[in-house]
Amino acid sequence: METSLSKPEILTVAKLWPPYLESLQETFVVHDRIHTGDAASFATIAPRIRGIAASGESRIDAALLSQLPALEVISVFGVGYDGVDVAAARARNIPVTNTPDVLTDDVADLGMALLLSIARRIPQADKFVRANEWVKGPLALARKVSGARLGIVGLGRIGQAIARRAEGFGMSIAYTTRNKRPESPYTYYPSAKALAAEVDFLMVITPGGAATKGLINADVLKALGPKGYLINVARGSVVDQTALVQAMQNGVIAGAALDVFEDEPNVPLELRNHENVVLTPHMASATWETRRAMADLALGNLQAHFAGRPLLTPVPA
Ligand code: NAP
Ligand code: 8YV
Repeated sequence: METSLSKPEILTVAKLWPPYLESLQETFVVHDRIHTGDAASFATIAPRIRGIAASGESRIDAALLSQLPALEVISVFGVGYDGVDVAAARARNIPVTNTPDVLTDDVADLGMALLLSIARRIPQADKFVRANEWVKGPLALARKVSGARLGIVGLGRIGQAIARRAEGFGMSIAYTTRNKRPESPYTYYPSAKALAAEVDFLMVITPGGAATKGLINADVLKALGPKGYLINVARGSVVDQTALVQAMQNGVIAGAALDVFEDEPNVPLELRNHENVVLTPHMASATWETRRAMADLALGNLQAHFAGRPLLTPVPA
């Protein structure tokens, strides 16, 4: 029988989904970074840490890595790994894994749900009925979705899944990426600004990190225009949130539907109080089915590493 002494010791650096944490605890000795935050207790366990279990929002920087001399692997519970200093990990031959594909459907579903919600004003309509406002007269008209023009910023796994869903709504689809996809049937634009000028709905689904920080800026929002809607299911950092608040306040765009924010879980009052926004708490992959699949994959990567088997889903080199 395996004893706790023979189990590898790993560190969690996020508040993990409890069933995932339980399965980690069955396999490893798990130290919780949040509860070993004080320097003395962390210094005691740090030399023994061989793996990190992170979430898509975790920050694993060079300073943390330098405190973990025995670290062998980093497993991210999420497809986005913009919080991990992959270059610093790679310099020490520490592989990083993530959970691609298993969450694609859910994130695409929520992207479309947000698009429909902001266009058809579903949360506002729900509030209207609950407040008994209906007895005073009808709700204001909304924006038609079927047949409208959709622009997708980032046509990867999730962007393509959103496009397939939008085809079912008869939408015309265009996209921007750094590399044009010759096999794609959709219209390519070389920049987010050029794309925004040609669409009714701009859906953002790129990775986060330095390369996309502020990609959706004041110029892009101006190009989207007073009848245009922004939907962000990528990372808060991809949209210049200050520019977005100003654009919303000045009627530069018609509305925004956002699952991600610059400083989660803090959402500026100007957005929370605005009538033409729909806000969700970074929940695009948060279904029972998908969380289970993400947990299995994130655990599977750690198990593969410690069993000396090939990793299931290492992040690309
Ligand atoms: P993916 O398959 O790697 O696709 C990323 C796409 O973004 C690619 O088409 C890439 O094309 C494009 N891209 C990268 N940098 C760009 C830039 N500077 N300008 C324009 N396009 C750029 O990733 P995925 O699986 O679709 O996931 C995408 C992201 O969704 C994740 O990284 C994560 O941040 C986010 N996400 C959010 C949630 C949530 O809960 N809200 C859940 C899951 C994922 P090029 O390389 O050609 O530019
Ligand atoms: C998760 C995500 O909510 O996959 C990602 O990149 O942002 C989401 O799926 C997150 O990783 C879990 O905390």
